[in-house]
Amino acid sequence: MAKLKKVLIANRGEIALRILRACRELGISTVAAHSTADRQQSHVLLADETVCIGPPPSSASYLNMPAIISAAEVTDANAIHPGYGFLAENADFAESVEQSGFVFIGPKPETIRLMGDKISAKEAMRRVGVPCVPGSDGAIGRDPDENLAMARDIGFPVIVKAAGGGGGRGMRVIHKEASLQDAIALTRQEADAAFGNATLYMEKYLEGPRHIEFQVLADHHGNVIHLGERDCSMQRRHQKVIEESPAPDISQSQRQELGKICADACREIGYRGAGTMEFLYENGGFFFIEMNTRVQVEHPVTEMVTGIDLVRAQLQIAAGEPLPWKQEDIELRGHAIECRVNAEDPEKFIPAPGTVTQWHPPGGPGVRVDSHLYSGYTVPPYYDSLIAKLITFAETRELALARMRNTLDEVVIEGIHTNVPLLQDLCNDQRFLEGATEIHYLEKRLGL
Ligand code: MV4
Repeated sequence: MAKLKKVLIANRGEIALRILRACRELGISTVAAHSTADRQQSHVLLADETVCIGPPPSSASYLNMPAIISAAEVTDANAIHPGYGFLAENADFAESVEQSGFVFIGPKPETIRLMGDKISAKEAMRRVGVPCVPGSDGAIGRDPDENLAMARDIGFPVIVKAAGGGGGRGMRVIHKEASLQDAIALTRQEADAAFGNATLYMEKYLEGPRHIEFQVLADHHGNVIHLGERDCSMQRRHQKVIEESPAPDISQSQRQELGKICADACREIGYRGAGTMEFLYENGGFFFIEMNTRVQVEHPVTEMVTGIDLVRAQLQIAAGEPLPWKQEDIELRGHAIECRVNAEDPEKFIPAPGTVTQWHPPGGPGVRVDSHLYSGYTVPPYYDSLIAKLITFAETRELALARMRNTLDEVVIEGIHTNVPLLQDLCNDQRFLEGATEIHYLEKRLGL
């Protein structure tokens, strides 16, 4: 890795450890940039070098751009991996990383900016042939009559979304004409306050879709491949709970067709790095909603069924190497499921930080554990409550689920509350076992 000698990891938790491991395998030195609350993180203890970037609140540490760039300067790192969350999809950060002379392990800043604006993302994708949810072509205006005409044309129910939103923030469903104008005004105010951008767009509201996303990899030489899809429909309040690959009931021809559209689109827009194209899937049709320009939490299920190390691929792409695979080399084999284990109250879902007195990870064939936990580890209250990802892999979905039930029975996490009981419930849920549950299934089941 001539171009990548020392990578600064600007993240924490399981993904920081995941990145550290990938760097190690490639002979790349690592710098763990951490907050004062994270001195005892697994990846900090394992890193070649460590540098403190600020006090516990993310705003002062993992979101502190000057502190992270200074950390890269003082440690003489030559690249920064942002992981997911925090600054991973901040175009200004990617830009200042590059302007400071470091490699940003991710897409070009302008691509991050393009995808960060959900209207320009959709416009770019539609232009290159990606199927999108029917709706306004671009932003909606401020003329009530025009907006009513548009909503009638699309057909109720409609959804208004903030261009600056995404991931479920800044959107409102409108079921009838009488609510339209107030709903638009309210969403506009909220969008302006939350994102400093009052721009809205309108779509047909799909009432019971599944969330299916395609993984892509693109290098600096115009090579783009897709790695099939993940089904992430099992979610609560936009927090994914269980993900799997391949998506139940999606045929090989559907996968090949949409996968090719995704790869072609990414080639067309000059995408590079790892990316995820999110779709809603309803009545046999796929509709693009957003693109994520980072490695995702749920990337392991794709790794298990394709045999490709996505974080290593990110590093190789950033180093300027051509992708070593052609599309024909990619084959989804077997089935993988991921359960997200959170430090939280299993009924009320409120975060439950504290010290893990006992950690016994599960094991056996087809079992992967991505976690930074160890016995004695303290889950701090400042960050996301994800503490482990339990991934099972087997020849069939049924066997992967059987392995997951064993895995959830075996795992021991003492000293804190976790959502393992909920995950156990779900892995015994008849409808989930049948496959293809939609995005509102879990919330309905929980009676919300
Ligand atoms: C939608 C939708 C239905 N129809 N758009 C929520 C997160 C953001 N990525 C887009 N979201 C949705 N957009 C149309 N036209 C339903 C959702 C949605 C959702 C999407 C994916 C995963 C979970 C979700 C939970 C609630 C709503």
